[in-house]
Amino acid sequence: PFLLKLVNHPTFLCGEATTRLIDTTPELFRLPRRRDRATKLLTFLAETIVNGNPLVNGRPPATRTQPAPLPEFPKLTQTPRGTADIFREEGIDGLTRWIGRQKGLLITDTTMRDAHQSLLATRVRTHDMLQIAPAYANLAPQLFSLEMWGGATFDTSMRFLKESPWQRLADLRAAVPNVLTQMLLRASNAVGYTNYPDNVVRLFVREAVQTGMNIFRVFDALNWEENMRVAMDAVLAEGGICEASICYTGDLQNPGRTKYNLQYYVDLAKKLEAGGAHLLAIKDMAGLLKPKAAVTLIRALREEIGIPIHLHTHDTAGIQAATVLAAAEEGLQIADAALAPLSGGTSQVNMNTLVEALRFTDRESDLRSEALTRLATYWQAAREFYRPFESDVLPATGDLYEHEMPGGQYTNLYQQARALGLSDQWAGVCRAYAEVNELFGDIVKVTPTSKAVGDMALFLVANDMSAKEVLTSDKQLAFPASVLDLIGGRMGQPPGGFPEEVIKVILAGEKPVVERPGSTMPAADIDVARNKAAELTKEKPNDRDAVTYLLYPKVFEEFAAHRETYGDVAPLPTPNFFYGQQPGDEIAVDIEPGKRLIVKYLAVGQPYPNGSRTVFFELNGQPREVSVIDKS
Ligand code: 3PY
Ligand code: ZN
Repeated sequence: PFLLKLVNHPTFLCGEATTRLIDTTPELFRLPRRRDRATKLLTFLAETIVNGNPLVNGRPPATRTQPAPLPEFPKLTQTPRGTADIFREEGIDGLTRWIGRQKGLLITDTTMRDAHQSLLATRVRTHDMLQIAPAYANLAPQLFSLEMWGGATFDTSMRFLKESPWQRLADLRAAVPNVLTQMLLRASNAVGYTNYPDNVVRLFVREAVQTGMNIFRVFDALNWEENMRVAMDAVLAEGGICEASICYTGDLQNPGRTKYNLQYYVDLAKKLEAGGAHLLAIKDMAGLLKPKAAVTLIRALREEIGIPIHLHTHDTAGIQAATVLAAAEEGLQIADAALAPLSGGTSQVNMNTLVEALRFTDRESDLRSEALTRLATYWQAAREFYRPFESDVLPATGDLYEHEMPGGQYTNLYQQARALGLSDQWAGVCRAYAEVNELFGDIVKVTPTSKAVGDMALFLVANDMSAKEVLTSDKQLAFPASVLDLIGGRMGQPPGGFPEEVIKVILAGEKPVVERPGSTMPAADIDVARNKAAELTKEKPNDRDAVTYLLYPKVFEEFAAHRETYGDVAPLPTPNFFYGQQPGDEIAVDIEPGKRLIVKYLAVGQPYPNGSRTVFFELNGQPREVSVIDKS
């Protein structure tokens, strides 16, 4: 109460605590900052109560306001030993030997990354991951790894959720110390949509390792091994686990699709192994790998390479569990899956039932079904927070194998088409997507090349053109920027290059880049970025902020400004982050370990002539008011 009185003392409220006061009472030193943080958080809540959160405004409401119930688990003095302990103690060689000794199929949980990226527009907040994280450590230490970072999560967490991706990694690392962390790294595109200078990629990897990342799944969106080198070398140099990917496209079962044949994949896998990869990922981002093709592929790869294989697929077709099981029969070591409530559709296959499908076979997993059910029960409830981001269910038809759209893009492109008034022409958009792929020479489609193909498909449908007409039309066409980047070589080179006539028409005479884009890009000035980022955050200059700024200058700037106004909003429970509070609601917000704010929302006053309204709270039992502008 004494401290609270001081917090509410007018001197502090005005932020005018004198140096002398701080000098004479050092225990007060932290107070202005703490009060400051509380005020900022109240301001965010008040804003959200009065004006709503733009993220959810106009979207279907969430169906849950109460916390998602957490499973009970025995309080152990030590977290059970897991893969992270093996890696920490025995290094990569020990880990690889351990993988070799496992009889059962090892499983990576993608719930905290690809699953919500695919199903919930990547909107799941750190808060909801941290709630369940200790249960993972205790109930599912048999998991091979926890994919919880990378892909779109880096951008989305800052851009939309206004929370630090780095803090997410650090906090999850601490909460699940025993299981390997895993991320998706888009090689030279890092966690962005464009090629970055080599020194940015290197700095990013270094910071990620230092913050707690273990496994880097590195892929290139055109399977261009040369473009993966910088990222792979950085992972190796920094002591991370390098999981190099072959992106699967085409159809090994279809004798008519010869560009991406078995030899192509085996050659690529061998190159990646020779390049130092510790693990090989088969990245089937569109869920195209049919069960029989998986047998062919895994059998060949198991014969031709020595490193463990990790299969990633999306269940868009609804039959990918069969693929995982078929691959397991062939000796696949590791598979990706998601907990039941965030599985299926464009996400990964259902981990809970996969584990049971393996039961009483020689590939039986060590994961306990009863424990997985308890984790799933949590996610079932937590998903209800995110109803605003649910997309229409869009089951795949047989034309999935024609258009080959990645899981993450499928629903997204549908939304884009709908926004353009083209939802009734969805089948046409899918067909155009397939035609564009043909036009571009049959390429791997995954972020960011998939975006270019999708943009071009929408462009064609909107202009009522066929892909062939692009080559014959005498109209001056304004192609989407992503298409100019792709065909201009700025995303790299596909096997065999892009067709000459396509380059000629789309680039209209401009010369494409044919060498590795990073080889000619000037190095980023890290010192300048460090200072610029520090100017924005008002924190000490540091490499983490510098690299974040270099990857996403505008997003970082907006994120820093949000921080400045509202403080760190990540500790807010999700219903309150999206919807504020109802009068009389009391919530506990842990702004740091051991520092809990109890916030009770009382009422909001009528608007003043200047448009502002006063929002009345109790903060830790003391009355507090915040004034915000009513924008309605
Ligand atoms: C990403 O790059 O985010 C992906 O998930 C690609 O499949
Ligand atoms: Zn994926």
